[in-house]
Amino acid sequence: MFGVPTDVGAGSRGASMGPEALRVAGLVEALVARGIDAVDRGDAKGPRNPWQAPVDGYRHLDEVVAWNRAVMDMSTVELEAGRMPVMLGGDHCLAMGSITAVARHCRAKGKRLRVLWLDAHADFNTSAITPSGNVHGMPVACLCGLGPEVLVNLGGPGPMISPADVRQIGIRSVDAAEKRLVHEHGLDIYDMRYIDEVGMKQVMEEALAGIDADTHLHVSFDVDVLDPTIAPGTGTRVPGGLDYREAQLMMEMIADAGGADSLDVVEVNPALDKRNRTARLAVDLVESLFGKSTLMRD
Ligand code: NNH
Ligand code: MN
Ligand code: MN
Ligand code: MN
Repeated sequence: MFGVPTDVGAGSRGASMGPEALRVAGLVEALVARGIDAVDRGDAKGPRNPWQAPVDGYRHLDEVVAWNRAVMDMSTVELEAGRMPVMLGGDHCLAMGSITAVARHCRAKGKRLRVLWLDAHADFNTSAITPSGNVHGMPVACLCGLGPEVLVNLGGPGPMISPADVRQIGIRSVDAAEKRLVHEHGLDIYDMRYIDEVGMKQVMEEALAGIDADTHLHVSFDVDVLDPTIAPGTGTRVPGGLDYREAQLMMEMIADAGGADSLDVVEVNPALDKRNRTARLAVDLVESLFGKSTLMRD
């Protein structure tokens, strides 16, 4: 695992402190206590946040590219060593680097890829339709080929993934033009309304269907998928998110399905938090993702 201390893709400052917040909350120790050979490789390096207004629909595009190259390279080192990349973010633009590395690895190994995007947001904006210019609202679109050439082709000729590889869970804030684009590209979205109606168990059965031994499962965990009452320390809080039990069940069912093969934990912002609550909850949930069951049966 490695930290990516940056907020260049976000609209508020502070996600750059996310990696330390997760470490202080005991992420490494929690995994080691579960018998996992977790190694903290330290932080990726990249440019400082110049905190500028967007240019041509992108805020800090050069800086976003530089950070994503670093993320892609560190993820690739882990994958080639046969280790599971775990990225401690940092804002969600960094998933472009991590998923590009994973997709390239899958191509080389002839593996199928499934991406679970756990988020309040679809992150499917482009420079033409973004309401903010913040690149953390664009990574899924970029990975699917809708984005600037430097990001689409970050790891060689893109697009790196297809919308058919992606399942989004917990969505409840999609911008108007983004909504049209999502429908046009047939993204598979399990929004909060659907979770309310059918329950998390059925949602996860559907989202995990078809995953087999030849599938690489990448989990991109934006902590704003959680309800802000339990996870206040994040930059774009949206009411009506996952409650504690829904989030636990989601993680436990991923573990039961064989677990993740790579993971992003992003958008933890301790500057907006109290007593590191959000990072501590994220660690608790990541433990469940790695097989710590809350059931009394094991
Ligand atoms: N959709 C908004 C935008 O593009 C918000 C994105 N913010 C996120 N995404 N935190 O996960 O600006
Ligand atoms: Mn996100
Ligand atoms: Mn989000
Ligand atoms: Mn697997």
